Amino acid sequence: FDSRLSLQQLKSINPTDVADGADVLTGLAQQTTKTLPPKYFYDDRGSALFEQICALPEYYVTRTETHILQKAATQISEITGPCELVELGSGSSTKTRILLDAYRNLSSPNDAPNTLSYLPIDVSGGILKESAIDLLKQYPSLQVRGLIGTYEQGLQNLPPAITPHRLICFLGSTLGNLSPAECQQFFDQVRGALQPGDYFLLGIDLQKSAKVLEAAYNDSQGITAAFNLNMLRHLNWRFQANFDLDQFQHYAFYNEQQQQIEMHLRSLRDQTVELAALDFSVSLMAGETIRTEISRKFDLAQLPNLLEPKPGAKWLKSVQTWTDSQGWFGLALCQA
Ligand code: AVJ
Repeated sequence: FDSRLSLQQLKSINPTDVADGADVLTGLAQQTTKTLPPKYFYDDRGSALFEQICALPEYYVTRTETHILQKAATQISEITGPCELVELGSGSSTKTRILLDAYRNLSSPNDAPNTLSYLPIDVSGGILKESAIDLLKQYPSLQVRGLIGTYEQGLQNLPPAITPHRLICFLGSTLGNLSPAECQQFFDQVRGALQPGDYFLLGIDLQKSAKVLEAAYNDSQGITAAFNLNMLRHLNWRFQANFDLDQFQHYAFYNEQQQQIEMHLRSLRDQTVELAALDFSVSLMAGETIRTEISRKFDLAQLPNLLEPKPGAKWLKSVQTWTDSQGWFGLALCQA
């Protein structure tokens, strides 16, 4: 597949790279609630656990979004015409196949097969490479240019598009991990990476009962708990830390006021943890928590507010939205 696959590591994963852990230091030094950035969930083991979460009976998110994509994909491809697909946080690229199928089926003027171009961006190089190889087997006319890095790094390092237009996909409600301020910054970066006429496809989880939400983040098999605790194992490896996973407990709840699920790790005793590579230690009291993730729940009617740029900045307009029969998840096609 050599001629159809290229992979580029955007920033070396070096366990002693102190600059890389600045976000960990900032989060753990917080006076009020200590926090850790959710991107540290996704080492190869964490990405595999996340795939298991997606298949859980309680985790409606992936199933519902897949269902909506199946309904909407043909329409999306017809609206945008031939497009290069860029995916932020591509993971296993399972949902991407639905879009690739739609773009493959787009009739081209001379009946020649459409060239398919896919640019996945993910911090987890292992899962990115595996899924790229799977895709190349299944799509003979597919070209994959993978970027290993954060979506910020990816958006700033996009190579020129192969097709006239580009569709940047941000699925699975990863947007929910961002605070309102981070959200604004993120949309600025997306607008910066798009040419006028390019498209952006956004999948967002919608507000619903606390009962359904809390079940989705406290599954009966304990996979979400393992996923949450795995972040500490990842930090142990990456920053030579000494978190004892037995001394922390998964805790997830719906914060109704902020309309967000919060995932925390609760310290089971007074303890001090060292992160040797960062030359830093953090003390926790028994019962104190570290917040590892917010997962905001949105309202499709608020989408225009979410997309509104700062005065003078470029616009991203919502072209069409889709949802499921219960209104649990929303998909929005936007255009620059
Ligand atoms: C990938 C961020 C959308 O918030 O639902 C799943 C991650 N965390 N279970 C989410 C997650 C716990 C997921 N996102």
